[in-house]
Amino acid sequence: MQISKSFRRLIFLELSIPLALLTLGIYHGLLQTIYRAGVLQQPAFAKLDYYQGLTLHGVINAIVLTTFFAVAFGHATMAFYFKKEPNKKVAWFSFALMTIGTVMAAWAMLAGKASVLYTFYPPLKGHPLFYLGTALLIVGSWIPLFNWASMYVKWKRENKTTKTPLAVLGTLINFIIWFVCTLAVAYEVLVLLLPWAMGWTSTVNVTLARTLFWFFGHALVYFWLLPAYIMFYTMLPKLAGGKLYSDLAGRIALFLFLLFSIPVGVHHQYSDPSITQGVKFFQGMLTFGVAIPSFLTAFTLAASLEYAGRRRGSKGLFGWMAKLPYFDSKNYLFSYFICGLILFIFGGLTGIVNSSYQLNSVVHNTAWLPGHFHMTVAGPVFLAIIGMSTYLYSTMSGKRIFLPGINVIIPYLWMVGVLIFSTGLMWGGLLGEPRRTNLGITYLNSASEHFRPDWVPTTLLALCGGIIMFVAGMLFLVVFFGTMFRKKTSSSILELPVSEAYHDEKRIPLFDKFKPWLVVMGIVLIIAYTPAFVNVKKNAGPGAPAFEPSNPVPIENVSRK
Ligand code: HAS
Repeated sequence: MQISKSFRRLIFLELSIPLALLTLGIYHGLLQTIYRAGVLQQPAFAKLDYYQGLTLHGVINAIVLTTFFAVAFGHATMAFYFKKEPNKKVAWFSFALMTIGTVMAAWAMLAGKASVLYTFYPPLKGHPLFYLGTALLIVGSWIPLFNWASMYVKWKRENKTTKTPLAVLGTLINFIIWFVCTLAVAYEVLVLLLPWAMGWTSTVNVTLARTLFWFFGHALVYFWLLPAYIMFYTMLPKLAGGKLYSDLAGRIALFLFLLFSIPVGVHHQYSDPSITQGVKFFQGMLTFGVAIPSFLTAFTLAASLEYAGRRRGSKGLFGWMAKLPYFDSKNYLFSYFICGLILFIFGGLTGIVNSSYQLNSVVHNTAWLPGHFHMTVAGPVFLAIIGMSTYLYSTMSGKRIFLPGINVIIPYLWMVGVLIFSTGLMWGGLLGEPRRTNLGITYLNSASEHFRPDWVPTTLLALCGGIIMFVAGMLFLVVFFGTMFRKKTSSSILELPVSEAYHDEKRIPLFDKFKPWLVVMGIVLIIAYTPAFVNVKKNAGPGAPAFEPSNPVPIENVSRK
């Protein structure tokens, strides 16, 4: 499909701005592993301190990159399936808000005035511009939902009995989840954190802030995941040379995410004393519910890949695995997707460990956790984002990929790096190694009385994995920005791979309508979260003064001394 220059430019900017920032994000990822392995035994390096780097790493990689990409990919999906571009004035306005917000937050982080990590973590206190910036980024990313919803309503009016394309359904579901969950974090920022950061209130209600954050925080991970799932369902079977095993399975999985993505946030608060066991148990059960659409996805995708392998002439029970196009540089998206899926098998399994109430007390706040989430967000999510960014840029600019042979091995290098890195972290986590800690100053410093020799192999393993990931990340940036500097050789088009369905089930109205699912979503949310907020109101305790990450004494007491 041909697209306008303005739309093309918008998508290129939405892809390339966060990818340029990724250089900082990846650099601080590597530094984390260096500090933690005790190679650096100091609180700061190159004038940026440990927590400042950790904040930059989390905010750039997990919030800025993912949000910009979801919007860009959503625009491309809607335009491709509806054969019509979204309203461009509205789209540019949303981009402007997101960019201004990102610049504000980036300034606060780089100036060292907002080392509060991507989870905000009050009573750590950041500069007001950090909170305002992240709020603007979020509000800017709400706008496309309304832009796309009006396209969808118009299309549906003209195509009442046609099934909504799976990719469109997924994009709308994802942004509905995003809109609902971010209402809580918007409240946290605007009502609790911003007035506190401006000095209008002297303390902050930490329990309420955390509960509002996690109302948003777990749905956030599915907001990251769903663009990847859309690619896996609608593109991967075709790239593998087969068909999607069942279209209906994809629809069911997507609608289940609408029900279960949000009412599970308390599983991040199993250790919070203000929330009662009943609420934790109930949300723990719902967390097992949110794993169901992923199990459904695993079986559907495995069946689709098996079909592709058999079409390519495989024999035996598992022969199909050997027949897939792993190293085809012209079909490089396949390698990005398959590596993401392999990582997600382990990311998913460790997630189930986390969600099990009792097991969580073993792993909570240990290095196990970053082990888990690097096999999810830095697994299928990151690989789908970078693979699709290269694909969209190259097809929409009409430029050939720079270093295609390297491009196809990047995901394998990344996968090996993440597997080694996460093994080191999870092994360390089981030995009690804490997360979010500059281990080089104490536990990994042999001169310290706190030295832990049993954490030397675990942190070294994580360091090795981190170096491999860093190399893969840098190679990706070379390929992506190298492609930008190439000459245009073909016409610029918007073209997405589209898989046919093996079982293309008849349209079932329930799986083609939002209303009934939105009603059930509201009911589940009320049942899961009313008791949680009642708990918080009753048991919140006194407001907390501000702290800095490196000091257990409140800031005001430190400055009084
Ligand atoms: Fe999680 C903490 C539970 C999924 C990200 N998670 C985190 C944090 C992050 C994160 C960032 O219950 C840390 C937040 C912080 O800073 O504190 N998580 C789960 C569960 C799932 C899960 C039950 N997480 C994700 C995804 C993420 C993500 C997805 C990012 C995108 N997580 C938790 C819990 C905590 C937590 C607790 C808090 C712990 C604590 O104490 O703080 C489930 O959704 C997972 C379901 C997934 C599966 C896997 C399906 C496998 C597939 C691949 C199939 C492969 C094929 C290929 C077909 C069941 C689909 C085959 C072909 C071949 C050739 C082999």
